[in-house]
Amino acid sequence: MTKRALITGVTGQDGAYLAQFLLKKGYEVHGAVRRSSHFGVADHRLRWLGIQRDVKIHDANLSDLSSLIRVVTEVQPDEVYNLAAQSFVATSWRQPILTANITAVGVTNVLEAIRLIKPDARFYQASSSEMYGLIQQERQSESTPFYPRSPYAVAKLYGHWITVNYRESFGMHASSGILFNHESPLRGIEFVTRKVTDGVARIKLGLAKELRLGNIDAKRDWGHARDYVQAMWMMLQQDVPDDYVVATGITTTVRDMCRIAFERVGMDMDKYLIIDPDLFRPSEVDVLLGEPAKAQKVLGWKAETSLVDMINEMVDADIARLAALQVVAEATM
Ligand code: NDP
Ligand code: GDR
Repeated sequence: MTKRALITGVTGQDGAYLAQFLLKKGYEVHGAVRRSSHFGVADHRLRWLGIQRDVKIHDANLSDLSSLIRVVTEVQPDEVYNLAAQSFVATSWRQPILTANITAVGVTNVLEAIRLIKPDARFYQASSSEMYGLIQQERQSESTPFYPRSPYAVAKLYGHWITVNYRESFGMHASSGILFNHESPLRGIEFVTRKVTDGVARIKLGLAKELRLGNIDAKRDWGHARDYVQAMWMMLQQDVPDDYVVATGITTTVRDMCRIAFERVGMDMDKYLIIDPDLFRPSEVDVLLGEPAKAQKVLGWKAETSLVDMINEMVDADIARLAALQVVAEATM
């Protein structure tokens, strides 16, 4: 029997890679997509991966329970991956209520749609290392206490606990992946790795003269999204639902990540980098470092891609993307 998966947030970075991964496994993949006035723009990541025709798209919004009930009824999924969120930490201070509505309460909407229509569907919740915030232990594992530092992290904490609660209250197969930062050429341009690789590519091609960043002393445990979506799937293949930290176990400063990107194009970071106080956050998560031992032991999952390889892949992709745009612009002049 062909398995059916429903992915919320299928147009995002993780949604696109997860859809690709599940299609390769023979799944029928359905995606819930919120309505946009920009037809054909929302699915740009699916098109980049060449799978836009293979994913069945359904119109739904995480804030609209009735739309989720309709989609779950139509799809009758075996597995539901809830990846949709207002996922940009900096925006969560500017849109705290929207962030709560989507990133927190939206999780309950998805869980309710499943509980009412397809209670035996397996559920994955995209939890976040941001929940550790002001870290309470040097290496963060499943048993480390949480201390969220942004409206986004507070919302994710709600999503995490409501997932645990539905598992315990209703016996649902609901798992939560506490994923540390993961990136790729499909990462949104507002996140720091992609901002850096796009910025470096622009400087290399003569399209920009500087790169402005905020707190470059912050440290993150960065992995590749392509590796991390596999862990999501592995969690739902377990007989017993549970929560897992997914991380590399290595932490690096924004400064050093940025240096790797400039080194890729043979340029000196110090000539182009400007620190902009406006880009500092009201409260910062200074350092995150994951302990992925449980995921390794129980799921057999391990991060495969090094930070250097990933940043090099991202810089190369951004140079290719911008160069292609330049060719198109010149051809239409
Ligand atoms: P993205 O920001 O790339 O994708 C978010 C997705 O959510 C997009 O498809 C977006 O749609 C969709 N979405 C936003 N609001 C709504 C809404 N109201 N209704 C329906 N869909 C909506 O995030 P990532 O792919 O990077 O992350 C996936 C999930 O994992 C998120 O929940 C994120 O918070 C979480 N996470 C991510 C980590 C990371 O490092 N990437 C680490 C830990 C957790 P649209 O395309 O229309 O904008
Ligand atoms: P994060 O990712 O907040 O960890 O959340 P982001 O890449 O935005 O920031 C990482 C760190 O870099 C610092 N920083 C900057 N960040 C951005 N975006 N832009 C800058 O110019 C800049 N300069 C310095 C930040 O202050 C921060 O310390 C991501 C998201 O994907 C979440 O959805 C996810 O839950 C977590 O990762 C794990």
